[in-house]
Amino acid sequence: MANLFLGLDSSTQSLSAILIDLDAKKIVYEAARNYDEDLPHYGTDNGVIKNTNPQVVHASPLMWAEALDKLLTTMKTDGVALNQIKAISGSGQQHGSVYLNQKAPEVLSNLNANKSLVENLTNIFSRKTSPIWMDSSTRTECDEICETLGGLQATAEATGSTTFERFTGPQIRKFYKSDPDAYEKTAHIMLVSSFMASILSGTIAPIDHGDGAGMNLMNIQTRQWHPQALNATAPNLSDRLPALAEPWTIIGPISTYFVKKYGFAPNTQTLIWSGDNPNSVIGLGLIQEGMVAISLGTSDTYFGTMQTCQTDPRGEGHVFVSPTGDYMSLICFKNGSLAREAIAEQFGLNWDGFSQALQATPPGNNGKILLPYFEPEIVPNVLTPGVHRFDLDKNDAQGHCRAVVEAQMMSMRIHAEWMGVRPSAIYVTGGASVNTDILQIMADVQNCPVHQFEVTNSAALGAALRAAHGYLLASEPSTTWQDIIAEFAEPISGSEITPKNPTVYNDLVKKYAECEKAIIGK
Ligand code: XUL
Repeated sequence: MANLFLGLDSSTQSLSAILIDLDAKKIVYEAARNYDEDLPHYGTDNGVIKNTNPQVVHASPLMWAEALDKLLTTMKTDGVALNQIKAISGSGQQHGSVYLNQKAPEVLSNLNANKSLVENLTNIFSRKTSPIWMDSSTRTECDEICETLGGLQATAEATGSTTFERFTGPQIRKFYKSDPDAYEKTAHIMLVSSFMASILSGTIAPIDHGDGAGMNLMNIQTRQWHPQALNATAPNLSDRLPALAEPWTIIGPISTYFVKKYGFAPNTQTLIWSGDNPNSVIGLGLIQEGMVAISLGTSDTYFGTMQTCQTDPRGEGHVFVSPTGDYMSLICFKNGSLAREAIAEQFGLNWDGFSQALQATPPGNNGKILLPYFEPEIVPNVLTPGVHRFDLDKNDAQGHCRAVVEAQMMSMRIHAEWMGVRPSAIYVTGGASVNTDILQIMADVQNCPVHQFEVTNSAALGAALRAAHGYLLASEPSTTWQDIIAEFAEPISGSEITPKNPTVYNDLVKKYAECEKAIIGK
């Protein structure tokens, strides 16, 4: 019998699954459901509900639940041996929050398999939509919480990050201030990760230390809720939050809903979920300090494992807990594929055309610079969207393609300086990581080799590997991460992209930093 473990990834634009066979050391099945295409009745655009205020970005938690029914239906139809899966874990887009009323525990523990998840869950919400990581509407609340905790550095030292608009604490505070009645009716606040785990397990699932660190509510040293941060956020918040737990916690057997409806074995174990970035640490095999990864997804993220907790004095980066129990550093750039797609669309290019433009333009782009803040940016902090050109003609299609990628790579180099180490090798993941022209610019700007992976969804793979690790650890305490990830989380051999033109960027990075200062200073 196969040794099967399932990883799910509830991301901004889709829900996907990766099934691994640990004995055969291979991925045996992959599938995804896209919210815009497969669930058009939620009216999303790239997975989110458009608001007239670009700073407000929400999505419907019912949509995430419906996607789970759809994806499992696909798996069942495809003949996947769901009854042989030993354990399931998952990955959620980080920071987004789900608000439930007091009916939730009862409903979750009695899901009716003759109804859909939407029909079962429709009355458990005290807030219909969930603010997600792209929301930047909480500047005031960030300032209030940060001041109460003693300023930027003190907040970062306490919770791993200074206050950020998308982090859950400031979002909860905004909800409490703007709709105190609904806050009063809220009995449980969950993250996207713990909400999905709650559905699967039929319980109020704990939040793992990795995703908990993205809330501005957890003490990054003790890994417990931080009482002062909770008080600075909203009254009686501790009553509304679940337990925090280790990233390898087994929650319990899967809800009978999934046994009856899809044929899972009753003793399939559900593991705690985590955020997409912590999961990617495992999916990319970053279990040693100094290994750096770049994920080119809806957002671009730059992250790596670290042994001791070292916070960013400039307040741009974050410290989370890695699934290994170590720490991880992370910087999130919101205008990732959002910006690359906006440029491609503006000039009517498909990805081949975009790549041809990168090939046709010289490294350094003859000094042409673009600041691509199509959406409010996280790093550097830009609240009002805007695209700024320096020595770049607005009709220069090829120049724009190179300029947007060079901007992203130079911004990563500048804003990762606080970590104190230039990467010696970069492991790259996410949809755009298949594009070797983009990766060549990455290798040149960072002046180090870049390694590609066969699996572009490292978050779902990481979740499947975490499921296997947590499940085996419970019966064999000697289980190591190396045993689990071997042969899965390894770069494609021979895929290394080496720097070809690094020197041109030494000057261009300086010019880019000046342009950034000129715009942000305004
Ligand atoms: C990380 C962040 C994003 C989301 C995207 O801090 O906000 O990477 O996790 O899913």
